[in-house]
Amino acid sequence: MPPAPLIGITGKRASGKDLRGELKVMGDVDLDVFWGDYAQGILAAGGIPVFLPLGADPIKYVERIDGLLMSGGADIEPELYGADPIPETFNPEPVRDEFETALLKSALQYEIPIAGICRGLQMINVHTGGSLFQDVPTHAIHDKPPSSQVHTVSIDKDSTLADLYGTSRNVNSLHHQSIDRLGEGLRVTAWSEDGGIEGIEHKSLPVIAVQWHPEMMDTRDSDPLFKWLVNEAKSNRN
Ligand SMILES: [Mn+2]
Repeated sequence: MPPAPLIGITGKRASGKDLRGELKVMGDVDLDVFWGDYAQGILAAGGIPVFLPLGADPIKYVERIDGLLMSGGADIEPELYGADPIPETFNPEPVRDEFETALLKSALQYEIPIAGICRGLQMINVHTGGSLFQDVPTHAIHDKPPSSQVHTVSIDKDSTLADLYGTSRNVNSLHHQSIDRLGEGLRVTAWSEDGGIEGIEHKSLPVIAVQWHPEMMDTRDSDPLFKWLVNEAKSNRN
């Protein structure tokens, strides 16, 4: 049997002072942060999660991984979609933006399967020429456990997303930005009750992204998006 597929997962750059209990002298040393739930979701789906530290040429990762999971995180620099930041936009992380832009470019070029979650969905949209609403406070539910199902999404019945989840699903919501103008080559396949975009797919490539966080829901270990990514990665590997 061939080995399980390798799924690359993106993370963020922080520093030693962000880690409680770390030696003070390490305060300015780089610290790479990867939320563990993404890896748990990939493991449960039968894949091997590998974290992708910043700094390498992203194409070298893309040549080795079988699938890519673009994870959640900070807001994207608005300049990347031609906008000025509004006060509500968090401080950007330019090093991560730059790395993920190059990573996505290579991954799309190599046509490896890609799943995007939250910021990951937004990166895919911005990378393909789309733009974002910079503050959608009604979707930033930060006063409940992150697994809380706080709104419903309707899913286009003629979509891969509907094959995975059906045409309706209750989801969590931790994002404060969302898609405004849609990127090229993408289609919207899920919406919240207020019409906000909650899911997208690429029209011709194996790319699916959602605005909610399946990795933080109680259904994580049976979540269809992680299964989709691992299965696509299996069938698309070299
Ligand atoms: Mn939402």
